[in-house]
Amino acid sequence: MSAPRDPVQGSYGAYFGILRTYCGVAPATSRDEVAAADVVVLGAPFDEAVSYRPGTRFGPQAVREGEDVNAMGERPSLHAGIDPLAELRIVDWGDIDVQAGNIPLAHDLLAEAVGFALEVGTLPIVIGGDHSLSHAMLRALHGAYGSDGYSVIHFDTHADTGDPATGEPPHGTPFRAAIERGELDGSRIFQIGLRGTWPTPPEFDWMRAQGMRWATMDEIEDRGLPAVVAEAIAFAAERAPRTYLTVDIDVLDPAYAPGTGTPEPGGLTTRELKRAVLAVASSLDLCAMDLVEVSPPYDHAAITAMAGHRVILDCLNGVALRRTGRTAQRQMP
Ligand SMILES: [Mn+2]
Repeated sequence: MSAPRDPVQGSYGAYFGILRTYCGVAPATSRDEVAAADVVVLGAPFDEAVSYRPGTRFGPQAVREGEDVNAMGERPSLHAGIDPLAELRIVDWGDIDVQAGNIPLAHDLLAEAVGFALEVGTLPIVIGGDHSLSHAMLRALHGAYGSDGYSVIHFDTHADTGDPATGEPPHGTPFRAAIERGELDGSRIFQIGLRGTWPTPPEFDWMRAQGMRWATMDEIEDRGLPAVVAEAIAFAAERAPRTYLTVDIDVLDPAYAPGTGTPEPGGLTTRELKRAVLAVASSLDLCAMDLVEVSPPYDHAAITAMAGHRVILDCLNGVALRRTGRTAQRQMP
């Protein structure tokens, strides 16, 4: 006869455990624990930098909770053929200790935490939060590698190249502001999924002058997403030894991601995005990844939070494949 089940201990692994880390991985409570890990998950719960609907401060916890069962210790993927929790030491560092209404402080804290992860060689995966967090990510990446030391693959409806001088809110400016600060080389960023009404033609002219490359949804429909992603991977690999992957959940069609601040009809499906992220993460050496703009107050049935959860999981699947030298092995009958 087995020992009687402890009535309380089990709550950590149950559906409604009191501590919900990403995929139930161990929490990191010190910098030493972050340094000892391969991957650190970090929440950035701020949304004061948005142009329209706020709410992404609730994103990190919603994404952590965005799966069915808080099964402890394993996530074998039947389309990647790998369990990233078995292959990688992953810890969850909790959330940046933000102060409401203070975006500069939030960015400073995030840049410090991500900078530490880069310094000790632990891959940071940040859950936003609004896309202004890329200001902090790019600052930290520039600090670690210089502007010629990393490339960027950016999934988004919007280019986020608004001019800060015009009063554009910070979640719409990171990729312009970082280029202007000299932290990002414009010829090393590839954007995927642009559509809708913004950027404007003058902003596209500015982007062209920086050497930026982008694929609109029209191009994706014409050529197919796999061809565009393959080009982005080759582009990133040619330009730097490591890549920052940033995924704005609004690259998905609002049918798949209603819970976001600036939705735009006509986007990717969740299935397409998951495969694209798996391809990127298994083909390139990622130095940082983030998943931004999940806004739970506008979500329905956690559709968007689940999509965010699985996009991160496919990033981890890709990282695990690459670091173990394996290729995806789909389960077949
Ligand atoms: Mn964005």
